[in-house]
Amino acid sequence: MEPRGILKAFPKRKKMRTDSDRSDLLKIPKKEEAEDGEWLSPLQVHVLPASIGRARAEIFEKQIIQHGGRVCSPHAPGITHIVVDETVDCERALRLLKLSHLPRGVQMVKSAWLSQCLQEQKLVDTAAFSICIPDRYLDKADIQLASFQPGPSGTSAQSGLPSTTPFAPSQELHSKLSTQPQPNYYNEDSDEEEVQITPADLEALITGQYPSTPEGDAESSLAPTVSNKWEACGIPGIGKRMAEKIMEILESGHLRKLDHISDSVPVLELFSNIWGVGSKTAQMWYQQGFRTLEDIQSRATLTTQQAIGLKHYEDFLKRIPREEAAEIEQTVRETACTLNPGLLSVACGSYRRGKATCGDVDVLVTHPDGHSHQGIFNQLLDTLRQQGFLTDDLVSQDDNGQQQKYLGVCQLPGPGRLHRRLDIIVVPYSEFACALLYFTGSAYFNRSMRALAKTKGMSLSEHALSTAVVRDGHGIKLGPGRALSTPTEKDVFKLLGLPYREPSERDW
Ligand code: DCP
Ligand code: MG
Ligand code: MN
Repeated sequence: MEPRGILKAFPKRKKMRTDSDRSDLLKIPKKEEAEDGEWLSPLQVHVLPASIGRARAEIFEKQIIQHGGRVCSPHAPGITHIVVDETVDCERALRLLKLSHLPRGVQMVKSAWLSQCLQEQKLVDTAAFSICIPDRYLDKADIQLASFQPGPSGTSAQSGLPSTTPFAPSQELHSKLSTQPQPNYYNEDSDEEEVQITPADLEALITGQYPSTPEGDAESSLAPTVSNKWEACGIPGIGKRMAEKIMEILESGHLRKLDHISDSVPVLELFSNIWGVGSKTAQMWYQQGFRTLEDIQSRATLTTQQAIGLKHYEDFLKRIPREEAAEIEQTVRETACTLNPGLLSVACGSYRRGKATCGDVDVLVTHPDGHSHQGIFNQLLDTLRQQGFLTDDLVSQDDNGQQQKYLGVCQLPGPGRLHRRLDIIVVPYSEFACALLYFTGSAYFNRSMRALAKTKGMSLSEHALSTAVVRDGHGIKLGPGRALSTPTEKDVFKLLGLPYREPSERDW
């Protein structure tokens, strides 16, 4: 997966033009001067939602975007600031961010800094708000931990605990406990992962021994202590079962539940890499005793999609070189043109953002006359199947509007070709710009654009940019929003009050 991020501000980089660009449609005259009110434009910020809370973090994000700054993933190139809650220290923050070190040139600051900036409507000096970063977390470039899994063996509690352990239940733990009664330890793809409590979190919090934390820092020595279940129960937000877990760790230095989890993690990862398999299925299979793909092949009950995913397991894990993605786009385009020479076919997604490799190919098909896209979807798929280009179908769906989406598998002719994931989306021309914008992504960028649209009283989807839906006091729809005319992507940016941004500048 590409690093995720959100909205880059308004960089003036050259567009990475691709052979496949339909320049007549997609090329848009340039004019992008920072306007008044874009005083945050030098910033590229990641707001760590832990403790701040998702809702508040989103308000910060919207404000940043509104004032010309960018919001991005913690791993995005060019990131300038990581904003964290006052209660989150450097180590905790880095752990949640899955960073082993603070990347060079990045500042970690308390959220009060952002509040101050927004209040004064200018960039305030960060000095008073900096998070103290111990040397060992500095300057070692931006090494990402491939995956930070719960229960790092040997680093936490096993290593001999004092009988009374400092316990400083953070605000974060409390908020996690109160909002996440049934944590999903394996949920990889949600933005919420940072606010989910894992047994490892719990263990680390209770023992005060984060995997990378050296023994006894100043903070925990000032913290209150817990020495029995009743004291643990007395902590707000800690119920009986949690107290029992706390006591198990205090007494044995270990939580047995974690043993099983650390064993299961690589297996769950193996399983959830099968297309169509999520964390629930992976866990169920683990519980049924399956440990290998051979077990799955011979004994598990698979959906049709999962069977296809398993069949192409290795191929689907390999990224598609850009040149091959171009060939796939070309195949779809040429076939579409045999049906109707006026059809436009554009590869969107990571390809259009100029990435060197792609996870799949996302081809958007439309017709400028506004109606000739109708009936094309099935003809196009049938023709591609007859050619032997499409080898498996995963999903074909008509959404409730006029867009039709196909998810499947293709293979270019000739020896040594891998099976590749291909998405084909047919849209009416009136929705083309919004569909193009949506399917170009990135997903983070889209999220940011939608958030921004809301702040301007509009709503953005893959179909349209609309004036906001009118709701009554109970949130009941009184009427649909009115779709605005958006012949090009540029119109969408303009209506949102944003300078145009090239696809290559939407990549986080
Ligand atoms: N998309 C989105 N939100 C999602 C999934 C997708 O907004 N949850 C949009 C943005 C994506 C586009 O659809 O860029 C295509 O989805 P892909 O999953 O194919 O993602 P990419 O093409 O960006 O990356 P990859 O190289 O992994 O295919
Ligand atoms: Mg894609
Ligand atoms: Mn896709």
